[in-house]
Amino acid sequence: MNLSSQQLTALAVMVDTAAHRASAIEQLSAQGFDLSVAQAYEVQALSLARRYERGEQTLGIKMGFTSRAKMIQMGVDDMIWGPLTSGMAIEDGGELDLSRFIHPRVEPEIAFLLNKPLSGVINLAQAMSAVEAVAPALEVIDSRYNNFKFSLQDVIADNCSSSAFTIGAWQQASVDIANLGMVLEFDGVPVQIGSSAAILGNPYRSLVAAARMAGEAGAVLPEGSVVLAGAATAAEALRPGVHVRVNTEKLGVAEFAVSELIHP
Ligand code: OOG
Ligand code: MG
Repeated sequence: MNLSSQQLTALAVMVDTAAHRASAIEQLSAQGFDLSVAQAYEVQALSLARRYERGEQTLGIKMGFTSRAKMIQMGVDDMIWGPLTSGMAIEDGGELDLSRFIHPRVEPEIAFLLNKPLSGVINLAQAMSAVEAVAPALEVIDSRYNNFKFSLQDVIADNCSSSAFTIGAWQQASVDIANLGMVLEFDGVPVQIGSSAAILGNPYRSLVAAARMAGEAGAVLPEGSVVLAGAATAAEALRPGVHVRVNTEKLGVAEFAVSELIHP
């Protein structure tokens, strides 16, 4: 669909405002905007620019739809990526303020810390040697669209539903993470159980894909940045007052508490 840069900016304002005010909007596709994938990434970049204007900084990127469990849950089967910003970071053991979200869900992930810049086609060994440390992580996704429903282009334009993330203590990159048990718990009770192998057979493949997608977009994943590999299981809806924890074999835990406050 032919869209002027003013129209793309207007769509970016729409998704960014929905995120900022925690107020859902109709999917762009349902509003009659038939974006290409490239246009959807343009809207994503324009909406991120508004976050940077408000003082947020990029800390890294997240990958999405790197597991069958997530593709099936959301009905989307292409990998996506988007920036993670300082405004989305929640300290390990910290509190998530529910009033900032529309209908948040949480998912168990693995985080990489890069020791060198990455961009373009690399192999698994190159991905592994670019990692300084690995950590258990939680991602909170909060689609800005009604009923958490979207097309591939809708979710890309909405910065891949990114809304918050928590990273546990960094562990040595020498830990073999190809097939680790991962348990997502609410108040100590397992709500999702999976394996890191659900992430493309090995989470490092997600880093290979991240480097390739960055390269295709003319971007570089800088040294010192974080890459979230994507969820190993389906996401779980958050509830007020619940204590959320991911317990990953050999890597340990990442956790946060959800505020009691119910969204007004
Ligand atoms: C899109 C984000 C997908 C993942 O880990 O696969 C994602 C969504 O499900 O709303 O973060
Ligand atoms: Mg995710």
